[in-house]
Amino acid sequence: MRISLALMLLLLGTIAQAKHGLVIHDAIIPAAPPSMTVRGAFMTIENTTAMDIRITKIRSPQFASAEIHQTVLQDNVYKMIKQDVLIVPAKGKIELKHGGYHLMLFDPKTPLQPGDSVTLVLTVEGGKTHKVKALVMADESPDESLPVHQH
Ligand SMILES: [Cu+2]
Repeated sequence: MRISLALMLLLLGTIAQAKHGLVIHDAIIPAAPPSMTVRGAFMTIENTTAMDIRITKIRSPQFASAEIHQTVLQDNVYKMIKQDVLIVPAKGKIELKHGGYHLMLFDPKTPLQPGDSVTLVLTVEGGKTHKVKALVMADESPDESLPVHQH
């Protein structure tokens, strides 16, 4: 089954996931061969409060482990560096995308298919958790009308 990227983002947009001052939009896991054991997760995280929110832990019941990463350019080589914290600025937002901050998921417990939904659990400083549903995207050519994640 192929679900268009535009339709997926439309559906996600209508169910922006809000809790504890965090609003999460467009949570996706980009297309990749089902055999891939490491997957990225991208989304926009908005903070509606007047204080920075620090995300200190990420996990998924569908993956063995998960990490917060940042892609940085070091000696002309792009490297992914594990982060201890992801700071969502007060009254601001952070975009998780290719080439920047992102979530990295390791070793899916079952193979992921396009259209699957993956539960991510973000823990913020203080211990509150925030559940996010990320959609596994279908492998298709990019839709010009949508922002494209750049490698
Ligand atoms: Cu990474």
